[in-house]
Amino acid sequence: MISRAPFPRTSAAAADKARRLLSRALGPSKVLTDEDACREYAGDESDQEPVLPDAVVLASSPEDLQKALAVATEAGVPIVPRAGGSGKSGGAVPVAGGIVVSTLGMRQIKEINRQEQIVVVEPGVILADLHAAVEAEGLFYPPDPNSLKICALGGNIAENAGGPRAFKYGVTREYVLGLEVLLIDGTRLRTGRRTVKGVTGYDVTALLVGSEGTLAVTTEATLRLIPKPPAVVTLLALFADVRACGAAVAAIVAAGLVPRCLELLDAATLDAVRARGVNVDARARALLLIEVDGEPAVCEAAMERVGGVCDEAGAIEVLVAQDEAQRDRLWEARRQLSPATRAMARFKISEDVVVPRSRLVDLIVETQAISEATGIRVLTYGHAGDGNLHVNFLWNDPAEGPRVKDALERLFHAVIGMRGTLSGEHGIGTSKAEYLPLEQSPELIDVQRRLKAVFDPRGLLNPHKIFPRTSHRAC
Ligand code: 2HG
Ligand code: ZN
Repeated sequence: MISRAPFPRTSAAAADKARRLLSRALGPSKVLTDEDACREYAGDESDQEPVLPDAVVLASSPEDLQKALAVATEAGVPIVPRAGGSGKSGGAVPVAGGIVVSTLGMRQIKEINRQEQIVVVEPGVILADLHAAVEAEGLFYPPDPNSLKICALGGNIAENAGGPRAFKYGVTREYVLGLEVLLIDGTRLRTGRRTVKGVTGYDVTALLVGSEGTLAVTTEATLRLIPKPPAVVTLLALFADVRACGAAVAAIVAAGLVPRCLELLDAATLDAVRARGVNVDARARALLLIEVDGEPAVCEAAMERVGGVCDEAGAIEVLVAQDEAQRDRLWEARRQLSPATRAMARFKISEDVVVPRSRLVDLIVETQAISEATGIRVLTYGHAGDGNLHVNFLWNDPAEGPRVKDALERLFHAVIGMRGTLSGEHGIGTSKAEYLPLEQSPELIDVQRRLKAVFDPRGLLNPHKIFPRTSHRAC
């Protein structure tokens, strides 16, 4: 854990008042105040130290949320929306105490409309459940963050989640047509539309998606669907060095091929995978997990072309998954990388930087150089097709914290130097807030702070997220 100065906590008197008002407004079955019960809502999957909330509201309707927001306003305490709690940048951590509102109890799929190809969901719907429900109707919701079995739509929308399929299909924002949200003062706002097209007014929906729970609380989302691709083929391409692997990625893109996934594992990650007993050709020092989809004939042709490009780039071997079971095993192994790397050391930070695709190999080489210079173990893998890599720092001794910070800062400077961006899918939260000025100008940060103030003038909704600390103003 990298030590960060704690944020000022809400006063004991305000916390008491909030607890009293909550139990009056919502009754004991929907309000947790016991420390042990609240502890489950203190942290997420990031390196942000957990902070105990003063109370947790288990909302099962927009009205419950409205009541919780009214209490937060009256007591003057922070209120932090939370869905699956699988976030990776501290977004759901109540860093100043106050109330956590869990929307996991709102898990109804309200409508699947085949004619319009839309689905209307509540924020607590688990992503994998949504996938299964729409696929049973021959439809498809592409965003697929690897935590899909535990993450919920409210969090996906707050963080604008991505996933391996983003290479072909884009991220969550591209599928959110409309939202119903609550503002901090309880106002119920409908944004966007149910139609595929529409340009009326400012795109408030797009602003809310990815706002990390700092502007409003989602109560319902209308999502765009596409027809389910009839065929999918999964390939594994093994390379003796990362440069050949990077050349294959560049050649696939340059050839105009658009696999739905183009995932890369570097040498350190492959070693870690082998150490866990998975059999990977010892010659491989980099690997691509590639998936193409479409009509069977198109898919077959794309598979041949992608395989050919990898061969030409110098792949040691290109393997094709033979059946659904093999595909599932490969993806299960990929999805397990995040929890598996977490289990490999006492502390882990997973970054999700993005660089222009032409700089992908430079980024990997840089991560290796950073590891050597700082002595911190680094594993890099991720969504190579998007130039979006998870650079994982692993360490065991808390005394190594300053060296990890040094490694992080080297990484961020290198990424910005390559004209990249700090976050491709995990958000800024508290983990990267202090580094926002590396990428964005003071003017741009100020405009965003002023937008935040329009939605939430007293700064009660998920405070201290996204923006760097200032000595004189809450964000
Ligand atoms: C993934 O792509 C997730 O597996 C998590 O975005 C990344 O924790 C990680 O390293
Ligand atoms: Zn990812």
